[in-house]
Amino acid sequence: MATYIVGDLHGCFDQLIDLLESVNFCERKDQLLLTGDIVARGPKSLESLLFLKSMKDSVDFVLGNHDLHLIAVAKGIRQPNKSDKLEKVLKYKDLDILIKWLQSKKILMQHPTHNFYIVHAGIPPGFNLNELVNISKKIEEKISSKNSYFFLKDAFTKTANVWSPSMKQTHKELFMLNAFTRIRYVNFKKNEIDYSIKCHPLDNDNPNIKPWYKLINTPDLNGKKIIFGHWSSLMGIVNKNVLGLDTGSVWGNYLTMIRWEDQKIFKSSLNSI
Ligand SMILES: [Mn+2]
Repeated sequence: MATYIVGDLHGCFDQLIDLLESVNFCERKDQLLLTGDIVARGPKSLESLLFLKSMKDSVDFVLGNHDLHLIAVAKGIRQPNKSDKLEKVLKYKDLDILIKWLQSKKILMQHPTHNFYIVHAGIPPGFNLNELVNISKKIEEKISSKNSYFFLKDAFTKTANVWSPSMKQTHKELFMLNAFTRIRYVNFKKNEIDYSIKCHPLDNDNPNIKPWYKLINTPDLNGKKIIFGHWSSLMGIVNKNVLGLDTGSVWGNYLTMIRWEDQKIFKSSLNSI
């Protein structure tokens, strides 16, 4: 039995199959986890969703910003973008079943036996893991609840980039959902997440702005590692506490997968878009 974790899929279904075949992935014994952004931008979002759903308990993933966008479009909260290439998903006959299944997915996933968490983008500094886990559970309850429409609508319209200890619970949940699924850089002078910069850290020359993983307090992680995606310009692993797996398959690069037990890294064939 092996645990495989794959970076941002973005509809790169052929690259996923390529990786799973290369390790003889066995649904009965192995587990496949993903960092989210299963859909959008790439060619085969619907195929990716249907395939992962068909694998039932051998697959799990956290929601990424693009997966949340798809849920919001399906619920009439947001408008679809042409560049997302989601037309086939949105026309799928059982779209409501797919969306309900997506709504049951986590935002912050703790592996039951291995020492890691998976989150799509990252975690904001200044919060301990227990607090983050508690808030993520509340967010997950709201996303999967009957009243998800109102929470998701607020999530796309009322989020703050600045955090403060006096934040109300509802605002904290909206702030955190945004952070978990979109964070890259933090302005630590202002306690503010800066969502406008996407460059590689070597190209950032503002000394008040640092990647989130440079600002988290490592002892707060209690020896756990954070596995994330979302930031393709990092092109992979960052340091011994945080592992980035988004290597921009959808932008013509490759999909990355790690086998947790021996930390072996697998790269798919290049995406010929
Ligand atoms: Mn993303």
